[in-house]
Amino acid sequence: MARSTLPDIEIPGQTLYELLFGELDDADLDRVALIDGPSGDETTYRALIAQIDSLAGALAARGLAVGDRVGILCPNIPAFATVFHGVLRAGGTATTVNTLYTRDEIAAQLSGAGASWLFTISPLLPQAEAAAADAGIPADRLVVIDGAPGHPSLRDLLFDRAAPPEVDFDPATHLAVLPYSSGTTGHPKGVMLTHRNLVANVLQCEQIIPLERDDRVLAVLPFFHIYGMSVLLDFALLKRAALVTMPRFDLADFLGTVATQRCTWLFIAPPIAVALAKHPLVAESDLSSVKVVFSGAAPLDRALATAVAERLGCTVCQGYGMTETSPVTHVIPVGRDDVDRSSIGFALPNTECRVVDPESGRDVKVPRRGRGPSAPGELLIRGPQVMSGYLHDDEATARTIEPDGWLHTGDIATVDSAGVYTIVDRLKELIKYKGYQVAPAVLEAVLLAHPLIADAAVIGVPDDDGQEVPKAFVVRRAQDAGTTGTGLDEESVMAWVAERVAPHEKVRLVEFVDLIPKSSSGKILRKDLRARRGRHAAL
Ligand code: 4UU
Repeated sequence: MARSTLPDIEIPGQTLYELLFGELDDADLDRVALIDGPSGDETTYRALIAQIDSLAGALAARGLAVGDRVGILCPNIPAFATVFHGVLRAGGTATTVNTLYTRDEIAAQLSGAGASWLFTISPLLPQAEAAAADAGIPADRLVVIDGAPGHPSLRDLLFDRAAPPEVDFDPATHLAVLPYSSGTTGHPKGVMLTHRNLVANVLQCEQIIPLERDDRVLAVLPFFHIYGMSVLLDFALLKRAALVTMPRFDLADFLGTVATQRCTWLFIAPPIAVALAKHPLVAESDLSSVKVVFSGAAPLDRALATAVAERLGCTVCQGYGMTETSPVTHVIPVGRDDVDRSSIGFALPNTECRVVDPESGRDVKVPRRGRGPSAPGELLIRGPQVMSGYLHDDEATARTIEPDGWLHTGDIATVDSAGVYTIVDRLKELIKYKGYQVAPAVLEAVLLAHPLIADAAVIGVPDDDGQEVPKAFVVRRAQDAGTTGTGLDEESVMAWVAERVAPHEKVRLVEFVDLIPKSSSGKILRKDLRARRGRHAAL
C-alpha cells in the first residue's frame, strides 16, 4: 500500500457551489467564465452566478426538493454550466446523460436514476420527449433550454426571478451527481458521487494541475462525462479560467476555435492526439497559444505523446481516473519532463494506491530505486474522491469497493520506486471507444437478440492508429452455419447493432467463430479471445 508522495490536504465540508462560487471578489466576478466557441458569446462569472442562483430559485419554486434527481441531456454550451450548477445549488442531484444515447438508453438512465426533471435542447427533443414520457416526467418538467412549444425554456425559469432557496444538506453524504458507468462488468449503473467527492477531487487536482486564472481552456470533452464535468466545469471554473465550449468535435472547428480564442490548455482524449499528430490541417493552423495538451480517458501511446509535443511545441501530460473516482486519481505533473509520457504519473494527494496480483490477492513488491517497474497487478484506490457506491446495486458495489474502502479499478498497473504508475492492461471487460465507455454486456445482449445468432462476445481491439474499437465474435445458429450470402454476414451483424445502439457503441469488426470460450461458470473468457490475435494481446 502506498500513500501519495504529495502532502495531504484538508477537504472542507463545503458544497460544490460554496467552493466554486462562494468567495469571488469584484475582479473575479468581471472575468469571463464561459465563451461559446461557435458564436464567441461571453458569460462573466457575475452573470453565471446570477443565472445559477435564479435557476435554483425557480426550480425550488416549481417544486424541486432537496435530493430530487434531474436529468441533463445537453452538449457543451455555456448554459450547461448554469443548469448543472443551478440544479446542485437547489439541492438536486444531476444525472448527466450521453447526448449520443438512443431514446431507450436515455429512458433507462432517467428511470434508473428516478429523475423527475429533464433539461435538454430542441435538436434532441424527439428522443428526450420519448424518454421523458417513458420515465414519467411531465411536459412542464422537461425544460428545453433554447425553447420549444409546450415546454418551459431556461429563459422562462430565469424570468421567474426567484431567490435561491435555503437548502440544508450534508455535503459529505448528499449526492451531487449520478453519472452512469458500467464499472468492471455489466450494464451502466448510477455512480453515486457526493458533494464531498467532487469538492475533494477539484482540490486534489489543484495541487498537481497548474491551471491559472489567465488560461483559456478548450471544453470539447463532454460535460456529461465525468472528465469534462470535474476537470472542466468544476476545476477550470474554480481556477477562474475561461472555458471555451464546443458542442461537438470536428477537427477543422476545433483547430479554428483554438486559434481564434487563443486557447492555452487542451483537455483531450487520445483520438484527438492522433489527429493533432497526424492530420495535415494541423500544419495550417495557428496553435501557438497552446501550452499544455492534457490527455486522459484511454491509454496514451508514448510515441504519440512525443509527436504531439514536437508538432505543437507544447507540453503533453496524461491523467488517469474513472467515473467511480470523481474521476482523477493520477496525473503527470506539467514540469516533470523526466516522467514517461505513457505512464499516468503520480497519485493525487489524499490518494492511496495498491497494486494487487489478481491471482494471489497479494500486493506486488515495489522495487528499489533503479530497478524499473513492479510486477503488474490490479490497481486499487482509496481516497475522498471514491464514490459511495452504485445506485440500487449493492451487489456491484460490494464487488467493487472492499469493506475497508479500497476500490477495484479493473485496470492493471505497475508502479516504480518513485511512485510513478503505468496502466499496462485492463482486467475488466469495459471498452473505451474515443474515450467513451462501451459496455460489452450491452452489445452482447443486442447481438443475442438476433434470430440467427447463437452466441456472441465483444472485446476491444486496436485499430491501425492504436485506438480501441469494439469487435464482436459471433457464433451462427446451427441452421445458418456454413451458409454464405443468404444468412448472416459481417455487414448485417454490424447493421443490426448500429440500429439499436448509440453511434459510439457500434460494433466495428466482426469475426465468426464456432464457439465462444467460457469458464465452467459460464463467464466469457475474454483473455482467450484477445489471445486469438497476437498483436491485440497488449491492449
Ligand atoms: C489508460 O474516462 C474516465 C475518466 C477519465 C479521466 C479522468 C481524469 C481522464 C483524465 C483525468 O485527469 O472515466 P470512465 O469511467 O469513463 O473510464 C474509466 C476507465 C479506467 O478504468 C481506464 O480503464 O478509462 C480508462 N482510462 C485510462 N486508461 C482512463 N484514463 C486512462 C489513462 N490511461 N490515462
